[in-house]
Amino acid sequence: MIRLTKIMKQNKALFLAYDQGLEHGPTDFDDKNIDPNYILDIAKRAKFNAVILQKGIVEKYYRKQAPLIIKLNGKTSLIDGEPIATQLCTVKEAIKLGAVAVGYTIYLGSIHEPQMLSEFENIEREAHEHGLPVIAWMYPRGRAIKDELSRETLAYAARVGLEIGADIVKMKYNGNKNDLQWVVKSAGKTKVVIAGGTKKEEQSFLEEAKDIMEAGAAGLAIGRNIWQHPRPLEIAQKLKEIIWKRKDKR
Ligand code: FBP
Repeated sequence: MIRLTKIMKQNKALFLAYDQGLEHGPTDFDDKNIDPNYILDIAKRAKFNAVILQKGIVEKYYRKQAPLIIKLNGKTSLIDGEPIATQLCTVKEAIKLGAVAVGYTIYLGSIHEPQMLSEFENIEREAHEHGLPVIAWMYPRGRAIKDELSRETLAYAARVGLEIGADIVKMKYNGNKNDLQWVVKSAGKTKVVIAGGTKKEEQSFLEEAKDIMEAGAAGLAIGRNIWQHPRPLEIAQKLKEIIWKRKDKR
């Protein structure tokens, strides 16, 4: 059985993502949030459903502050060309480090797509054998993708997530509620959580979160809009109220 309840409550979730140090470099950070302890303290105090980390941060900082999702692949922003993120951590290692779910990015449409799909397939099989949910970051990207945020492209990516066995797909939101409804429908029984992106003005971010939930998403998996916020616990609480429509839910 896939143990989704370890990272979701009532089939909904608020995840704290902190893998940007690998994906973007320290450019996203300031003196406070460059310290993984600061993030893990937020994850614990705001009772996120899970925190998303790469294995190096887990090994050196993670002390069970929140349920753990380990991101198994990744890439830097330093190389040009068609995107590919290859595996950096195995399912076995992730389990040993305390992960209750694993994540993997697929750049759909990249010329390297077959390699990522094949790696994902192995990960998915092994994770499911151990009951661990698998979250696929479905990011259409590369020369062949004309518009990574179009309704068709996003819905295609969500559908692929369902076809390849992802339990949750993590997707970008294009700002159109109607499009997201179609994306969620395309994903079928695979749940859709939405990524945050660069830091936005609080009120419009909260409005967007409301639209996202109304469109049928299962929740949010966000980083910068939480840990770049001057009061992360406060914004986390507001998001929880939107996601669960009541206070104090993990
Ligand atoms: P943010 O909410 O900070 O955007 O984080 C979500 C996320 O998916 C991270 O897990 C990842 O590091 C980052 O966005 C990758 O974004 P991109 O590939 O668009 O730079």
